[in-house]
Amino acid sequence: MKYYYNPASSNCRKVDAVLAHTGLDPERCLVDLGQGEQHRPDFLALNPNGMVPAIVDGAVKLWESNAIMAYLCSQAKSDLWPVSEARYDILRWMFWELAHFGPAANAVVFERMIKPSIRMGDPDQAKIADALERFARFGRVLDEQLADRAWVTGDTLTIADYAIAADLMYAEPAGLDLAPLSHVVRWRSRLSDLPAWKATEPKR
Ligand SMILES: N[C@@H](CCC(=O)N[C@@H](CS)C(=O)NCC(=O)O)C(=O)O
Repeated sequence: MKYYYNPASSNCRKVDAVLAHTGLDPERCLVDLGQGEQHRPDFLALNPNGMVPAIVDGAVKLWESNAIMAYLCSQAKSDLWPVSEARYDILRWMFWELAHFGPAANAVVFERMIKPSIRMGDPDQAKIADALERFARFGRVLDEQLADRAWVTGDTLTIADYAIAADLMYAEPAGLDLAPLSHVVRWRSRLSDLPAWKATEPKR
């Protein structure tokens, strides 16, 4: 199996966590986003969106981080993606993550961290304000869900936890205020105790 990744990508961190958790060890192919390698024809043939992560496993070509997480767990027969009705609740939170929570967090990271780092101009304060409002709104939903559960869908860690937590990879440097989300803060600290999550911390 080949895994196309970039270490700074929060979506790749989801995949990295599943790899660390399951012990799967694909061949890693770095895609240098700064050099625009995601737009090269050979990579676009793999993922026409020009984005990481992506994997190739024999005849299987897959992009979209959350789909890749599920595929890897199926290959490894991991309980992170149980073969039971629990899957639908896990899927619900993973769709929610890609539709709502992730875009809000990522928009702030993009404006405050990525734009300045690639000289794309000043952060757009209106976009930041809008994203922070959405982050607060959806953050409250997550916080309520975690009020009486150890993990997002119940007593067991699943790929939904890794998927959602990856959106907070740059929470501190991007100035996302987690203080009002006390259950999220506790859940995040529970995650930091997991070897697979620790092993995929960004190297600063
Ligand atoms: N929905 C996609 C998003 C992937 C994505 O946004 N990847 C970013 C890195 S985190 C990327 O490759 N960006 C390069 C670009 O947009 O040129 C997923 O979950 O895999």
